[in-house]
Amino acid sequence: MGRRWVWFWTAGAIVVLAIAQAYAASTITLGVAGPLTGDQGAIGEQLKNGTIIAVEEWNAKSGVLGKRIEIVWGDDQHDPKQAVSVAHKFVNAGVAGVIGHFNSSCSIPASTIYHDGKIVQISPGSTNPQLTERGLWNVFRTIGRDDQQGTIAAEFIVKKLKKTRIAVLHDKTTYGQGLADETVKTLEKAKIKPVYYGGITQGEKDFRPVLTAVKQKNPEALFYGGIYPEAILLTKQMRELGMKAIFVSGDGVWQQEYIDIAGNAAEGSFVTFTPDQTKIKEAQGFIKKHRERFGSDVGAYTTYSYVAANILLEAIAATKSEDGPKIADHIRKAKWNTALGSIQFDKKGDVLVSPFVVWEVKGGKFVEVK
Ligand code: ABU
Repeated sequence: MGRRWVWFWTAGAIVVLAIAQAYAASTITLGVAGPLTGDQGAIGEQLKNGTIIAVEEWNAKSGVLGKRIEIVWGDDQHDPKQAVSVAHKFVNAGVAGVIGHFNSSCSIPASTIYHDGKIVQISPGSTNPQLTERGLWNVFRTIGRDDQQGTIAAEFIVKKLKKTRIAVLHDKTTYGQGLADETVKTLEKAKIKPVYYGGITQGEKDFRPVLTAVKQKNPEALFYGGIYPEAILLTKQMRELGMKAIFVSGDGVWQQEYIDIAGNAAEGSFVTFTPDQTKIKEAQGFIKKHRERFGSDVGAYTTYSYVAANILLEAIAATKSEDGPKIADHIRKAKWNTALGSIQFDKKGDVLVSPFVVWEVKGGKFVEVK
């Protein structure tokens, strides 16, 4: 290769590098992580849609700090190992903050990596108390916690349903077992010991052996700590086995897919989740925009993701900084007017107010129990 060609290629490389640097300087990236594909993909879609709308709105008013906002996606497929690898990818990409993860078993190990990388993380769906109980300055969530949720579930079973023979199953995950244990704690305060307590394995398809063992204990209600794909199979197989026990579960099951796929088997089951978002005055604009943009109604965690992304971007704008500790400090101190209403965070990163209520599956949809 002649000298002229060496100069040509060197100059070309310098121009490409300069363009890449200028582009990087004119953009700011947010990491969005969760089960974007796989059996919990419906929830991933909710995280995606909420953050896409938030980012599009900000970009329409010239981005943040004069930079265009871009999203880097991280599909953890609800696997803690993949979540850790997504977290490293985000740190290396220099994201200004993370919306995610969804599963507590992913959010918790990832949070340590974001902490070391000085990156703020706001989860729209992780409810296990341990996410915010480890004293990490960088961690927040826009949803409540399972110590609240488990109490509500147990009190509902005992006081409203008036059941005392209660079986408890969980999916052995941080969320599922954690929620089951919080529920058991409240049952025990009412002097009720579960007639059966045990775990199933996520991803398995045949729960008849464990359900047969549960059936022998003749429970009146079965509380399940876990996510909707397994809840669908559990309720269907319970009814196939002739079990009449009332199925009760937590927010991980508050998905239309649960009802659509489990069909009649889901009717009459109860699920704890937050109060009806469609009745929140501040949420109306977002709900309408979601329908226009995606042709569907918001799901369980869409608004929680939209709110998380807006809080992060507003904190970046207010502090005029991409510095994690400064952003976190501002998030903790400010009062946030959001699509979920007014939100404030405590020192740990939990929302000050986040009630859980009980929903019943009635006529093929979730109906809030009054
Ligand atoms: N809160 C529903 C399931 C997500 C999690 O906390 O693992």
